[in-house]
Amino acid sequence: MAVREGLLALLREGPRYGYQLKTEFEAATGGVWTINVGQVYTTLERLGRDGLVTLDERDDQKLYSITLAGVEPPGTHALHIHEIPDCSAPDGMSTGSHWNPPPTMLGELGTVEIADDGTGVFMKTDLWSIGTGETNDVVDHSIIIHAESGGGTRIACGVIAKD
Ligand SMILES: [Cu+2]
Repeated sequence: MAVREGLLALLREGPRYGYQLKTEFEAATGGVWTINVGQVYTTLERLGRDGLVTLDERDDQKLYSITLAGVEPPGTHALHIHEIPDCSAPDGMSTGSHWNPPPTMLGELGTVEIADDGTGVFMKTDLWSIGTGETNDVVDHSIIIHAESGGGTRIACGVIAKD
């Protein structure tokens, strides 16, 4: 397993700090493969340039997350709007539960298909509003992509904001 693939696989499980990636990567190889920190950061930088990984500064540490383009495996992933506009928790739990203003399940977007090239498109325009302050206003919530079609681990998070 190449370092690049190994780091991507770990990030698909959730955001990680650089040193965490080194430790977990080595653990995943049963300790037979050690990598130096420089190698980890060089690879992460390259993944960032390729648009597969993003970087967040948190408590003076670098927290890496997978981007939508890095979501794998290709296939069906649950896509939801969650209640709270806060992606600060590495596991996405800071977004709370699903945003579901009555009377319909507006936050249950269904699923998004990620193609083999890592891209996915989701379109749904009729039920929401943007910045109206109405009950169907999606602004100040968050969008979550889950690991599986039925939900599970929160692998990508974005705050919905209006410029
Ligand atoms: Cu969800």
